[in-house]
Amino acid sequence: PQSIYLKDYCQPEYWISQTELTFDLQDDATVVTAVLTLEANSAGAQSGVLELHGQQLELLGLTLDGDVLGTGRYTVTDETLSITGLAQQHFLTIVTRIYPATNTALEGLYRSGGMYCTQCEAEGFRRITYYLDRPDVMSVFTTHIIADGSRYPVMLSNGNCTADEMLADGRRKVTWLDPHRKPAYLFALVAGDLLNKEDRFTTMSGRDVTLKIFVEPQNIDKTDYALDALKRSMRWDEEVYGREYDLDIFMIVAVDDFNMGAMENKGLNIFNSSCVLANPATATDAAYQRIEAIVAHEYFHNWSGNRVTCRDWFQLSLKEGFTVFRDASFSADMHSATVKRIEDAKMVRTVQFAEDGGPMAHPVQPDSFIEIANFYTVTIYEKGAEVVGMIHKILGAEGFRKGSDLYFDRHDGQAVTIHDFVAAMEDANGVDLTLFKLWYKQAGTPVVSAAVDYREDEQALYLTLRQQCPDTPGQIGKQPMWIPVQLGLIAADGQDLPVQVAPALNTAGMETWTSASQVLHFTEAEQTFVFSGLAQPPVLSLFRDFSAPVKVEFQQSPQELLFRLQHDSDGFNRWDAGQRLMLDWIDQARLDEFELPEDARQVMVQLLTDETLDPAMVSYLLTLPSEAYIAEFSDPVDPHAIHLGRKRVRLAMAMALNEQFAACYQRLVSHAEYQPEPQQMAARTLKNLALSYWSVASDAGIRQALAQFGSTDNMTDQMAALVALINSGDDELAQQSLDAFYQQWQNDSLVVNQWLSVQSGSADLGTLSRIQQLLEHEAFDWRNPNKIRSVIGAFANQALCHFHAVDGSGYELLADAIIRLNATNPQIASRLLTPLTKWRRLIPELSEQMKAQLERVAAQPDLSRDVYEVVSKSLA
Ligand code: DPP
Ligand code: ZN
Repeated sequence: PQSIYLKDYCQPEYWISQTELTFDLQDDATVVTAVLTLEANSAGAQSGVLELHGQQLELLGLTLDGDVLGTGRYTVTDETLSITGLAQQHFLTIVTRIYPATNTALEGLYRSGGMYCTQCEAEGFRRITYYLDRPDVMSVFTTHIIADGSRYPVMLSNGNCTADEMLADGRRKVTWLDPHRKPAYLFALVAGDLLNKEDRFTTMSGRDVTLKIFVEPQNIDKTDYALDALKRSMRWDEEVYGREYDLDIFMIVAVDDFNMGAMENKGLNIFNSSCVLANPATATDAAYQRIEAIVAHEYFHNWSGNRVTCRDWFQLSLKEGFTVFRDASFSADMHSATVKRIEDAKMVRTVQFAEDGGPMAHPVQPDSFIEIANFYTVTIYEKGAEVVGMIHKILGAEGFRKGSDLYFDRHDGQAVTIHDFVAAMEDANGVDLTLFKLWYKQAGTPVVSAAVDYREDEQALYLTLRQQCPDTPGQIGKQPMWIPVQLGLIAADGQDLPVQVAPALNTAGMETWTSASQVLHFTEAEQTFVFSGLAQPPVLSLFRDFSAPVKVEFQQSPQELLFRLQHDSDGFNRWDAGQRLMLDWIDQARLDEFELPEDARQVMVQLLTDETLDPAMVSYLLTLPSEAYIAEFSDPVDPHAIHLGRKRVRLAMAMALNEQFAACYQRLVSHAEYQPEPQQMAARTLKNLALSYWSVASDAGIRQALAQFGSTDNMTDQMAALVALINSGDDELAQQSLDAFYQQWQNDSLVVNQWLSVQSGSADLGTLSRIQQLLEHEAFDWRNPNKIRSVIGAFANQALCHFHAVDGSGYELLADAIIRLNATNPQIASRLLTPLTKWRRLIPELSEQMKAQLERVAAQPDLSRDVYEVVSKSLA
């Protein structure tokens, strides 16, 4: 397999102005007729050769302007169809046959349960017909679907339905026209026996839009929340970005077999059922929040992605980074902004920093790839969103809005680049972001170290920052970046001091000013900032609100950290101070028994008893960092020591605060009817955190968990109770609870997935033998990505003490699964590889074993491009 390079981009030789597709859905196969209106691109090369993409297609017919094309005029390979001798304009008709029922890769047109659906991003459309399957080729699509109307009463595609007729043979033909030009990756088709829930939305200019969510009949009671989230997203995008919806209908379809979370196809979003379906009895609060965020994300793509799309796949973060930033702002507005920020930072620190420090490290704008499906990464999405967030911090909300308005106006209907996005931000604000753009080009996580020097005689604090970004594959020697450092100075009474900044020492002049925004612009390898007017040495609060995705090296004493956990006015940094404190404790507890320090205990008692605090926030402040998070702060990584240390600290906290956790639980028990709304969610989060600690340290807690398990009407409380019972250390009780849960929910596939993952990801239960049992269980299905993620993904990413079994058996199990899936679903196989890419950071005895399994995968014949790329880069 070959790499593709950004520097090789050139425009296509032809455009496709119109695309007319006819799908004849037959029992054993589907015949696709594509009529393409070709127009030579005056800016492209003029060789008269058209090279179309195509994979796994049977070519049945080819005509040019109505005449059958002679065999001398075209060549077919595994991946292309080339036609020679073309002039300026043609109608090309291509007839292909495809086999949706045996399409296990879930790219292109495939069957999920009894329905047909599609997934075309990034390069799935080429499995439907031969095409210029690249995002800069935008076309007006007309789609005809012909099928047995009794078996497929619902037939959908993008745009508006323009015809619905019975054919002479008794079958039905439905026609859809999407007036908006779009790239093929936004094409979608659905056919099935589905029900829908309908609603309406009036846009800001008074247009009436029909909203529909289509589901399989048994799920019709799970659509309300997504519809509500959709309407809130539509309103929010009007209010915050001035963006209005542009078709008369917006549809969402839920499907069970789906590689991703969801897909933003124009007017016809297709969702993994786990990311859209919910009711109180079956979905947890966390699931509700995920659904809200993903519905918003896909909806927001209508502007950031569809109206303005990507020129090529190296620009993927243009739409994904920006859209994640948009959905994060939306979630922040719907719930607690601080809590949302904490969750995002956790994700970046745990998963993105790991990627940035490993063999698959790549810039937000990559310069090469082998398989684009491997680049739907946390770097493109989450780091990309952080980079957009830094632009927002630099320009302020108003300046950012001016920039986004200009971007949408200037590029509506175009396929553009990340450079165009930044240029709009620059032009609308008259700023120069040249230096800032390194964030898009340089891979790796910058490390910022800070040193302070308080000078009593000057009443000034000197803060020296240094930055350094490690080498990453293919990138040696990085340049200093523009890092926004939001900071605060805290007085001994816990109050923020005014931040009076003198210019950096290495620039001329020492004039002092008061920074209103409190954001320092740190742009050189080393810079010293001077803060004046400080009669006492303040406590420094650096990188408030996680103002840049960097690692920070700054020593603060346990007393200072505890002080900030109590007093920092920035909620994110309160949490961060607590996490650092806990990381230190866990480090100590690896070696010895641990007891919670008395001063820390007192602060925690305060947090647990202060009823004025946001319970969700308190819950985050008292949650220990996950083992994966701790691993990112360890070198080398010893998963067993981490597990032991964390377990000891958890027990120590549970014992020292047993009474308070019990009381907090009792205080938050509510008899109100379950609602998926922010205040109730926040209260449940803390209540169930309290239960988890309480049940670790006392039988009373376990009894309470048992009572909650049996009596609740909602999945949030039931699942929390189940987890507490699993963690009780009583294996029999754990198994009884799991059996009862399965009995109750065996007919609900999404709940069964939760049942699978709660076992597979458990430090107590997720042993190799249990994983093997679950893989044999009636509820498991190798064709369904959600089941694979629930068992194998949960095992390898969460049950770390079992995955890292010293005999290497966990790695072997994962490698077996990857080898099996390589043949059926390469995208999923490749995603599962991530834990194995970290072998270099492990302690030697584990590292060797893991590497051996990677080598075993590498030695398999017929590796897909997806798996080949990750394995070969990991071993390089
Ligand atoms: N469906 C994926 C997303 O929305 C890819 N576009 O992020
Ligand atoms: Zn997206």
